Amino acid sequence: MKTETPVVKYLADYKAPTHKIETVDLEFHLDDTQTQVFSKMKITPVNGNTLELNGEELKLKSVKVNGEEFSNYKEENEILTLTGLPSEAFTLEIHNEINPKANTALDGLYKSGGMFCSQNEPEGFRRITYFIDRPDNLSVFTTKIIADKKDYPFLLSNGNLIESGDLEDGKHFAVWNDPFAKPAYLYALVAGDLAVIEDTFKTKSGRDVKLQVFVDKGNEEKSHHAMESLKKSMKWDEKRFRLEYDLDIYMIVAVDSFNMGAMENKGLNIFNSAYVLASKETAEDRNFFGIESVVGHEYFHNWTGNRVTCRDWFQLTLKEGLTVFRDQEFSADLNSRSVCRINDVRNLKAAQFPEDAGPQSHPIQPKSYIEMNNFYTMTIYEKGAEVIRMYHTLLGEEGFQRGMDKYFELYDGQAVTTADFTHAMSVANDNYDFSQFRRWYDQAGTPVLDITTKYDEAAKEFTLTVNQSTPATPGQPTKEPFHMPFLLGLLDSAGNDMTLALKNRDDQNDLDRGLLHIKADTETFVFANVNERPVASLNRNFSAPVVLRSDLTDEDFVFLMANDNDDFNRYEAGQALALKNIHAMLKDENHQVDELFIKAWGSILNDNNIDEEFKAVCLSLPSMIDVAATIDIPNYRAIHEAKDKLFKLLANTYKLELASIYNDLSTERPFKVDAKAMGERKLRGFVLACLSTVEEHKELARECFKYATNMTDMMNSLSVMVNENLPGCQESLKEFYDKFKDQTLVMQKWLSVQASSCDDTTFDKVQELMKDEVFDMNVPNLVSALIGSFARNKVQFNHESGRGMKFIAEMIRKVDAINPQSASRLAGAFNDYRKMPADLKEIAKAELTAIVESDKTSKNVYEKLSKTLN
Ligand code: 0A1
Ligand code: ZN
Repeated sequence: MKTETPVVKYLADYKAPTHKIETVDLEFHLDDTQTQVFSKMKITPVNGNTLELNGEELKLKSVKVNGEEFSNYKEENEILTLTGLPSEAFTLEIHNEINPKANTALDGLYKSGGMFCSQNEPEGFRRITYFIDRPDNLSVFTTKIIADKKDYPFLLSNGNLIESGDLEDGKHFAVWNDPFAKPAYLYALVAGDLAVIEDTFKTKSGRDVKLQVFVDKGNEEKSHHAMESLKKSMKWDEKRFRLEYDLDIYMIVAVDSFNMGAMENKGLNIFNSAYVLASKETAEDRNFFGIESVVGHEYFHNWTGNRVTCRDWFQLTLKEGLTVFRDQEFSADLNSRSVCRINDVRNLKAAQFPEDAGPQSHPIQPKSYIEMNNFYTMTIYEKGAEVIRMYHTLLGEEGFQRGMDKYFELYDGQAVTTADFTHAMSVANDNYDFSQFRRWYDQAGTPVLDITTKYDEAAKEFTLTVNQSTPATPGQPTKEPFHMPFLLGLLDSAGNDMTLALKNRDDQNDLDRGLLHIKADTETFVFANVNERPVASLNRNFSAPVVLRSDLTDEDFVFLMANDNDDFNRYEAGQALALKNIHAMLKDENHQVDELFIKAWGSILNDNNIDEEFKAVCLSLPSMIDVAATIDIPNYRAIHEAKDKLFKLLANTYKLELASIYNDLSTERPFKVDAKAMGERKLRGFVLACLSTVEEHKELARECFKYATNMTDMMNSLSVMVNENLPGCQESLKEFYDKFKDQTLVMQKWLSVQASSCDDTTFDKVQELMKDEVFDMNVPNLVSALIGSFARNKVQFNHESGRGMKFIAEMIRKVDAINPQSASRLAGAFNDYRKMPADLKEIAKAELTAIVESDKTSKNVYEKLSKTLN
């Protein structure tokens, strides 16, 4: 039984720190199991002479104050409390020991392969040495690293290298100084025997910045895309946000064992190797895209996160929502803006909406947490980015950029709150009133807009009635209405946007950009001079992150699919029609799919004016999660079968056209990583998936696999073969394995594609794959690729026998003993708990209760699962 309930931290309890650590000089004597850490801090008291330092899993060796041994301290509950300290500035010296090799949680200083590396956000630094480990303590760090020269020729930390040299016994040292004061979560240290590629970037003011990407030896050729992405990011941030890099060196290090995507440590980013390494033979287009976007994201943090940081961890969305918005805009400026927006929203709906509708639902600024690591969520990041996007929609690009300038003018070098961000946006824009808008920070849940329309032919008036409501979420039974920017267009019968004029309201000023402000529970907008019945294009570009329900007819959707001037809504209209049909099929097995929809789908397929990538996304069916969202107790197997049936029907109806598109896209062309080429491969992969369901094309995927010259084509064909159990599947899996078994990133794809198949053989397959030598439970990427993919496999996780969820519960226990963050991610598979059928719910309840009550369970898993059961 669990004996102690973990402590809950509350935003309302925030207190400013009692001391400030002005500077810290660190000295590391690196050793696998007994690394010595010497820390010398210059400290200014702010309030009182008792100082509390955080420290976890540390062996304390000695404490000195102003050079004298000091014994007035006690260590309890991971806090070192020092009492009777001087009331003037003083120096504190601490010597402690840590064991990086035993650090399988990958939090603090640890070993990945042969190298030492660190991860300190949010609270990892306290696992390196005793410190005021909170983001509102900003210190200047100097680091001396001492290590064996042969095993660790590269010794890296933040800032500038100021000294290096050889020592006795085959050791050497390096000293780094970071002139920018920063919180400990941005501190980094790396030591290893690495390969490096180098470049330079000339900033807009003419400074040369040295750029380095460090990778395992032999991977140099795979790191050029990351380097190019870094240069593009630096240039883009100068152009779009007028932000210039501030140090003379920027380093990226790729590591195989990492809990997340990457980390923005000042001047020394540490990356999951999945977001650095790419070649056409080993990486899919989505990986190339992902690398560009994550390299951008970490780079953009240099201003939004590092120069201006968070006061406390409840403010996490201050840096993450804003930086995701910036990386989304970067990707949109460099690729197809429409497709980027569609993919971002697809991602939001597939992962954030369910999070917000389930037991983990929290506002983008949470009020409490047990384990901060559980709050690096889709809500803080992606919904946070949607909230920033709404400022942008309300203020326009110029107004938004004025707000950004003001933000840096007021807060550079400080640790601030989301309210400070809102303040900057407001004062830069004639004191824009964001008071109601601020509810987006405090209220959880996805708002629902119910919209009815009416056309009065005689009066030439069109009336739009919008009703908003937000479902109750844990701890928030009732909600106040939000202020949302709502972009709309009224289309005439030729498909052109009508000029908008509101009859009943004075807020006309944003109408020329089609912007309405929704503020009250119910709003009515009466448009005048509407000469024919219009088709309304609602919530264009997904300007408000909501669930939309309207009285638009199937004919309206077909019209929008063909004519809307907003690409997002062209896509969305197709999704709405497809969803309607899937729902009807679920209700009635014999439902005849709507002819209108089949025709509209075909028109998109045959439209030569649509670019390939946009075509592929428009033709894709809604995800299983989209379908399940509106069902109380979803039957995933039935959803899978309904989707499958619809997909086959469409493919068979258009098999000739599909075959011709496939042939056109199969002519030899040079491999390029640009939007056009990636779009062509995407459409070709989509068409291959369609054709593979047609009897006469069952061999096509194997053919495509055999002749593939890049990983995108290879994985497209392999996943079709696995999912449809097509001829050649087993040989292809074997050939793939033999070719790539030494490349862990490629093996992650191989594991994942097999664990994702809805087929009932998947369960046994996964058990077998866990024994394969390419699998390692200590590496989060591998856990996610195999066990995580199975946990996200809705059909198999929810298998009628309960075997799927019992297996995942067992894996949560096993992984938790190694890496609580990795285990906590797996625990997310049970977020559907309240929507499970009764017999499965019973099974889940027994499994989860046992985990929650166990003394061995980490805070991370405890917090997630106790909320799930509540
Ligand atoms: N700040 C990083 C994300 C990150 C968070 C926590 C980590 O370890 C527990 C690692 C990375 C980002 O937004 O990219
Ligand atoms: Zn981030």
